[in-house]
Order: sequence, then C-alpha cells, then structure tokens
Amino acid sequence: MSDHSEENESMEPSLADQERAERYASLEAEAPTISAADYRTRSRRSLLTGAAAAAVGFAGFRWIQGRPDDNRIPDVLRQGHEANEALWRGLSRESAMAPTFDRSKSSMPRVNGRHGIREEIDLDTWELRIEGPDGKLLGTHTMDDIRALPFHEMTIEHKCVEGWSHIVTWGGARFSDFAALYADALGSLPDFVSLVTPDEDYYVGMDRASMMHPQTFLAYELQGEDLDQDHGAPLRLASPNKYGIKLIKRIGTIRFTDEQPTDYWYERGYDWYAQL
Ligand SMILES: Nc1nc2c(c(=O)[nH]1)N[C@H]1C(S)=C(S)[C@@H](COP(=O)(O)O)O[C@H]1N2
Ligand SMILES: [Mo]
Repeated sequence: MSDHSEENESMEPSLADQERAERYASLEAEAPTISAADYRTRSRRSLLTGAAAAAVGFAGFRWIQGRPDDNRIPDVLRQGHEANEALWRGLSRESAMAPTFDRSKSSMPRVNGRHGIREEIDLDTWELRIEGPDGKLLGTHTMDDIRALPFHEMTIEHKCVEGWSHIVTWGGARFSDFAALYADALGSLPDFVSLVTPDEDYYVGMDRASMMHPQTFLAYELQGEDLDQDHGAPLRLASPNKYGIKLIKRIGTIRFTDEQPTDYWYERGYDWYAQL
C-alpha cells in the first residue's frame, strides 16, 4: 500500500470500544493522586511479562515459521536469521492496519496531558538519547538525524481513554526505520522499548511488535506543521493502534530493553498494553 493512501471510512465506535472507554473513564476517576515527588522516587521496577506479551511473540513466531522453505540453509540457522531480519524490517508489517482517512477530515486536536512537558524546553539543545538493555548510552541524535529518515504521513483517529477521539494528520519517521540504525549495535531486537520525557516525569513502556508496526511514528509534524511544545515538540510518538496515554509527547530517551518497562498510567491502574 502507498504511504499516502487515504480512504474514506466511517468508523462508528464498536461496542467493545465504548465499553473500554467507559471502563477507562471510571478507572481514571478513581486514579489515586500521587505527588510529583512520589512519581520520581517510585522504583522503576520491571514487570512480569504477561500472557498478552506471549501472544504477541507467538504471532510473530508463527509468521516467520510460515515463510517458504529455503533448502540451501539449515532450518535452524535460516529461522534464526530470518527471525532477526523480519524483526528489524518491522515484524508487524503484515498485520492489520488501522483505518486511515482523507486528510481534509483532520484538524488540530486539543492539548491533553502535560506530564513531563509543563515547562518549555530549548529545542536547539534538545537531543534524543538511545540506551541499550544494560542502560548503556548507545547514541544521541538531533532532529536532523530524524528528519533524514524517510518521511511518512498518516491521517488517523487518535483515541483518548477519557472517551473522546479526534482525526489528526501526523508526519514523521517510522520507528522501525529509526530502530534499524541500531541493528548492528543491538544484534537482536529486544522485546520492549521504554520512552521517557527529558525530565523523566512521563514514561511509557511499549511492546516490540507495536513499536515496529508501520503506523507507529516518531512524529514531528501535526497537521502539516512542526509540532508545538504543547503537542510534544520536537518529537513524540504517534500511532492509531494505542490509546493516547501511550503516545508520549517530548521524547527524551528511548531505551531498548528485554524487561517490560514500567509505564506512567500502568502504575495508576490502566492496562499496560492500552491496545486499540
Ligand atoms: N509527555 C506527555 N505525553 C502525553 C501525555 C502527557 O500527559 N504527557 N498525555 C497523553 C494523552 S492521555 C493523550 S490523549 C495525548 C494527547 O496528545 P495531544 O495533547 O497532542 O492532543 O498525549 C499523550 N502523551
Ligand atoms: Mo489521553
């Protein structure tokens, strides 16, 4: 499919969507209020990998297993090699794509959520830090590096757990294209990705399949213009496959990790996957 393909689809929220929105809305109403100091001192413990993570892994595994045989390479070696290659290419490329819409249907969304972005930052000195599973710094990037990656645009429905949605046009780089820069440094692609604001006040944990999905962007444009600070400048996550709580604004650090990372709203009672 072409990167700019847009179709008109009317998308009535399904019953499941509505039920989920209601469930989340009630959870949010009950969410405990914790002081900012507590947020920071709370240990960033790693979480047990759930059955859902196993299911994601199994789906990817099956897809790889299902590829045609190649007799030149012993099975075990071939599968290992192809598994790795498939991961780096974007494991979920074959998986379901969320609906896209005509660009004319999109408009600037409200600003929602200011954790980790309350104060403006100097965009000229911002840099993105990349860490490996052991916490070691693997590299730093300016926006020039991100803008050098292939540009993609998508008009999708952004959904918030509070029960509202809004059709928006995001522009930026696919995370899978960015991650490929670290293929050599990492060897194999770790199971999870942790993304944190520069001040560490907001943090999200993402599973590998969701990050490598072709509709998961490191976004720097909204409605055709550079992001403003309230919407997450200079760089944020965008995806139609996760609720807004996962779509962190103002990314400071990205860590590839084998342990399920903690997550701001998970710690406050929301589902870790927040999958749509
Ligand atoms: N840093 C940060 N990112 C965040 C949040 C936040 O509070 N802080 N809120 C999230 C939520 S709940 C939503 S719905 C979206 C809203 O994005 P927008 O303000 O660009 O509309 O940002 C997400 N990313
Ligand atoms: Mo949200």
